Amino acid sequence: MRAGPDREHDDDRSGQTGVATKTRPKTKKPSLYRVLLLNDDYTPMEFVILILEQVFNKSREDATRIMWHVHNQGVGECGVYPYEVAETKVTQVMDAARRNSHPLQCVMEKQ
Ligand code: TYC
Repeated sequence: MRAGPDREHDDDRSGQTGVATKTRPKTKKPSLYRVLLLNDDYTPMEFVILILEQVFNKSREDATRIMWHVHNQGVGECGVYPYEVAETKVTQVMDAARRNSHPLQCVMEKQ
């Protein structure tokens, strides 16, 4: 028997205690950014393929296809990510290119 209201053990959720399971009006979907590789005349094809495998988690087949696309078209998409992920990948590519003295350029643009 209970004498009166007990907030902690009552089934009434109007006190908002516990885990939220329904709508969360405050959240927004993050903006997405395309990460693009640019062609140049000097970066070895194999280096570009390795970048696509290691930074963008592409299969050998997809990496090779994207590399040829960039080589032939001048620019190509490596992936689409939230801002901070895209920024990290651009930095990883530019750092690896610089370490290996290749002129490879990688940029991001809002989708
Ligand atoms: N064009 C380069 C070559 O012929 C290969 C290359 C492909 C370079 C893609 C950059 O983003 C690039 N060696």
